[in-house]
Formats: sequence, structure tokens, C-alpha cells
Amino acid sequence: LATAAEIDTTGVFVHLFEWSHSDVADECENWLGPKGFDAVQISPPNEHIQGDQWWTRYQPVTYNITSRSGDMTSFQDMVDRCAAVGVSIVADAVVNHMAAGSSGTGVGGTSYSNRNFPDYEQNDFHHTTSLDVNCAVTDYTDQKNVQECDLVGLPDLDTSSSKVQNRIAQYLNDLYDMGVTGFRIDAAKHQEASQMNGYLKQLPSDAFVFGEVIEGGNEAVKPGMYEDYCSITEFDWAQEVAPNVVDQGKMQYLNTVGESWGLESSDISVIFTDNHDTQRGNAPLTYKDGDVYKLMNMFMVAHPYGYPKVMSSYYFTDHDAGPPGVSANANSCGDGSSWVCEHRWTEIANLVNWRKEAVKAENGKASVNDWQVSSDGNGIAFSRGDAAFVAINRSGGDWSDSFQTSLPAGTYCNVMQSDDTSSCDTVEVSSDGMASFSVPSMGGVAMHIGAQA
Ligand code: LM2
Ligand code: CA
Repeated sequence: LATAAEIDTTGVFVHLFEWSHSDVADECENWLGPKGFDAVQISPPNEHIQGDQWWTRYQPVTYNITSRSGDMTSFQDMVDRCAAVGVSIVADAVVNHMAAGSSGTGVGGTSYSNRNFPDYEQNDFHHTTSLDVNCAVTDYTDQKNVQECDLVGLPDLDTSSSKVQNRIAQYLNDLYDMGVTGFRIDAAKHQEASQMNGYLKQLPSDAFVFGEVIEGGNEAVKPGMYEDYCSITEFDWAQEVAPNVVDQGKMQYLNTVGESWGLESSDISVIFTDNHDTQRGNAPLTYKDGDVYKLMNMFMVAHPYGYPKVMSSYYFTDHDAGPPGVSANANSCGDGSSWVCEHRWTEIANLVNWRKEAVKAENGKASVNDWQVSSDGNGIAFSRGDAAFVAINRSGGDWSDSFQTSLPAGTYCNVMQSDDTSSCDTVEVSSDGMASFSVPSMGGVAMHIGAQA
């Protein structure tokens, strides 16, 4: 058994979408560990269909660890090297369905034909008039249609069958044995919750699992149906928060984001500004929106609600385009044509250790204190515990003020600029907790007790 790093949902994780195993391993050592990231969500590690599009990863052929991201050896090396610096791996588990089409070959050389795979025969899939025929997901008001028909033509596994449940459980346990401690259950909404639990309950209890359940107003399947079994993706967080960051004067309302806004309970909610699907679909903001997107990320990481997942993308204009042909590293990050690396943006990255210090000081009681807003409603500032303070300014002009913090007197790095205690720009906090400074337009100022000059 490899050394595993357990998931800590009070932290922050990042989706390194389509990164190779060896790039993820390097990033754990060079960046994610030092910056305090809790975990990395990787793209599905198992054998998928051939092709250049990113979405080939969502068409499994086998559960062998071989994919565009690398082979089994590089996978184990990644898990071990990340664990060694305290970063867990969250695997994207595509288990609702297998690859579409009448025949094909996976990236590992495995052949399949219509609803026949080495691990599954036609009878292991949902079907209607004959073994090789099934209905299509078309009606989200009908639970049976959503969960037993084929999603975009992908053969739908019969998750009520114990054979199927056991095979999925074996795959997930194999990953666990290699040191994977987190799982995103792809298309969880398309699996009946107690059937999904048929394989989840076979996992060790310290595994962290979140189900991808996209909520829709009049849909039959609700996130609440899954909450006895796993955490869930709270897609509404971005939909509800974004307008308050985008529109002028609304930042002031963000104080109470959480259950009172109709969101699922904080302790089971994975939140994100956008993900690999919504950034190609209906995400209110993505990296393409620049500073305003950065501000939304800053708020997400600083505010206590949910388990934040930072999206780390590659540049794209074509919806289907696969990842860049170059390795993701410090040189290609942010070059405008390969990897965006949002998780390396200073203001986002340096708030990760900020959040850690806040959580440590709060002792289990997440709190937003010293809530202050600018006169135009575009600026917000708050403390967490007596360890961390942040100010975020969405206005077109700087915001100069005297701020109340709960920090002990001292000289702090403004970690929005740098967390290097030997060279950072500093902020003085006096013995009554007051600090005077200017918050840059479309930027922020943040201090925490872990970065004192
Ligand atoms: C998900 N969550 O529930 C993933 O987050 C999402 O990215 C997946 O769709 C989807 N469910 C299935 O796992 C992506 C992509 C689709 C793509 C599928 C399968 O958004 O466009 O469908 O992966 O690769 C593609 C073609 C589609 C075709 C299908 C089957 O775009 O036109 O449907 O393959 O051949 C006939
Ligand atoms: Ca299904």
C-alpha cells in the first residue's frame, strides 16, 4: 500500500484538467505543496477511446491505468510524490457508462464492440427491446429516463446489478490501494443513489467521495438524494455568487453566501467558479473574463462556505479541442496559447495558506468577522478567526480606508502581492487591530499570521 494523503475538506483543491501524471507530480512538489493545496483532481486515469478531443476521457474502454495522462508507472509515481508533500489525489471516476459506438479500440490497445467490453457484456447494461438497444436520456423530469437510459449515446451500465457494483468497487479500491483518497463520481445524477452506494460502501471509510449532481429547477433527481452517501457538487454556488461579482455594487451582499441562499449544506458541498464542462457551456465567468474572474476565485478561497475547487484550464476556442501538446510547467503557464494555470495566479494561490491559517485559528467554528464594505458596495473586507484578514475591491478605483482586523499587532506580508517574508509589500496592524492601506482596483489585500515580515 502506498503512503496516502487524506483529503481535508477545510482546505482547497485544484482540478489540473488534462495535465499529465508527470506534470502533476512536478506541480505537487514545486507549487501545490508549498502553497498549501490539499489535493488535485486529475482527469480520468483509466483507458479511454482514441482521439484528440478532451472528452475521449469520458468514454471508458477498461479500468486499466493508461490514458493520455500517462501509464501505470507514471500514475503511481505521481500519487507517491504528491503524497510525500501532503497533496492528495482525487480521481475522476467515470463509472456510469462505457464507450459509445459499434466498435473501437482504447488508447491501451483494447478492442470493444457494441456494449461488449472485457469487463462487461451486453447484459450488464441497461437495455430496452433487445440487449443491444437502449433509450436515450431526454427527459430530466423523469428519474428512470435520466438514470437508466444512455447519456449522449454512452452505453449505460446497469448499476442495480451486483456484478456491476462489484466491478466498479474493485476499480475504485485498486485506485485507493495505489494511494488515491478522493473520488469524483462522474455523472452521479445518472445513477440511482442507493445503487451508487452499492459500490461506494465497499470503499474504506476515509475515502472522500463527491458525486456530480447538477441541480435543475424541475428535474426529478436532486442533490439531496445523494447526501447520505457522499458529498456533492454545488453548481448553484457559482450561479448565485457570480452576479454579485459581475454587477456593480453587489459585492456587499456576499457576506451570507451559504445555506441561507438555498445552497446545500457547507460540509458536503464542493464549490467551483467553473469546471471543465461549464467553462465550455454556461459558466458565468471563466479565465476569459480576466480580473473579475480572479476576484470571484479570491472570494471563493477566502470565504468559509464549501470545499473550494480551483479550475486550472488550458486556452481554448474550439469546444472539443484537446490539451496543448507541450508540457505544463512554469514556462508554459500563462503564455496565452497552452496552459492557463489559474492556480498559479498569485492572489488565488496565496489565499490557500491564508485559508489554512484561518481554519486552524477558528477551531472548527468557521466565521466571518469584522465585515466591512466600501461606500459604493464594490469593496468587501473581513477577518477569519484572529489569524487572517482580506479586502477585495471590485471597483474601478482604489479603495483607501482604515480597516478593522482581528489580527495581533505586527507587520504582515500583503500576500496578494507576495508571501515572501523577506521581500513582500507589508501592512502594519496596530494593537487595536486597525490597519490603514489602499486596496487596488480589481484586486485585493490579504494578511495572515503565517506570513509576517
Ligand atoms: C459528465 N458528467 O456527468 C462529464 O463531466 C462530461 O464532460 C461528459 O461529457 C459526460 N458527463 C459523460 O461522461 C463529455 C462531453 C460530451 C462527450 C462525452 C463522451 O461533454 O460532448 O460526448 O464526454 O465523450 C461525445 C460527443 C457526443 C457523442 C458522444 C458519444 O460530443 O456528440 O454523442 O461522445 O459518442 C453521440
Ligand atoms: Ca445510469
